[in-house]
Amino acid sequence: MTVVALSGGVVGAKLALGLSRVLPAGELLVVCNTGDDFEHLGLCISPDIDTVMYTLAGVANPELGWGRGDETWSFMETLDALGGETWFRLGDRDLAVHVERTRRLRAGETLSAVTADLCARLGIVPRVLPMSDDPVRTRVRTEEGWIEFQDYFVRRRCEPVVHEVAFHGAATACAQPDFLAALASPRTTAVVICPSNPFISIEPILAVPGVRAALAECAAPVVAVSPIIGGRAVKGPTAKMMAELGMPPSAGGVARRYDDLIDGYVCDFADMDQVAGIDAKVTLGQTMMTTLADREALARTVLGAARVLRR
Ligand code: FO1
Repeated sequence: MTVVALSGGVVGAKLALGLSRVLPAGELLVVCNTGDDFEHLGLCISPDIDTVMYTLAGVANPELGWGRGDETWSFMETLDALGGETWFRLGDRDLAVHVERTRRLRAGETLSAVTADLCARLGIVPRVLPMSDDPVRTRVRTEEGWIEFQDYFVRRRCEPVVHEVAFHGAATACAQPDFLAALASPRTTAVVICPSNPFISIEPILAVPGVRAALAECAAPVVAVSPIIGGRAVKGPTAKMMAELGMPPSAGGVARRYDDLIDGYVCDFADMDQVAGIDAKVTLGQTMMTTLADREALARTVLGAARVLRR
């Protein structure tokens, strides 16, 4: 059996970890957003793939969720002394991944192949796939014009007001073939949309041609987890961005954004008042994941919701 999880950002990776711990080995396929990817300091950087990889390998920075724990910063300190760009923090161990990934991509390997090998070397059992091996780049339109995602999210700390989000390259990108195959496979028993920011972490995946159709035709139930708890984004700019894009920053707002794509929706007990406005079958649970047990419990809640929908 296979469970397919769509993930982006730090919180999405937490649920991916919970799923990896409650599912039998080899039953989880994590599809990562690559809209956050960018070239920086001459390096090909794939933040959402690395966040999932490090989280599943148990080496992620526990406070930040991105980058590695046990990190040193000699490269950043030296680069700073040289007047280089240090707004995007790259630890020494994290840097090795970017250097090696860049070398192999430049040598002609696909992002999928490089990711599979890095995961094997980190001892990760679940398969981790990029949504596509072709470049897709999230951009946000602000009063200053279009800004690349990491410029907006990190360098500008999400201050500019967002009027529009676009995924440059999505229209001509090919969906990762094993991703589409998993959605078409009778062995797939659930598709989980992790509690990631719908705009910047999930919709880039949905924007890749064929993905929405494959999800609509998928025999397995699609269950999304709300990234909003009690009207506040669990992490990052989700609530601010939703308000700027004219969407109520609410659990119900996200469910309505996913519309008929989802069969089930898991939101927090704090958002019980939202249930009436949601068409999908709602399951209430604790969606704030502070401990490892929380991650596993939410994974069980999501898989339970999918099992009920499958009957
Ligand atoms: N996020 C930040 O807010 N500041 C950073 O300096 C930063 C560095 C960074 C390095 C590697 C990496 O994989 C992720 C990093 N992130 C950083 C997170 C990144 O911006 C992601 O795109 C977000 O997690 C949203 O998905």
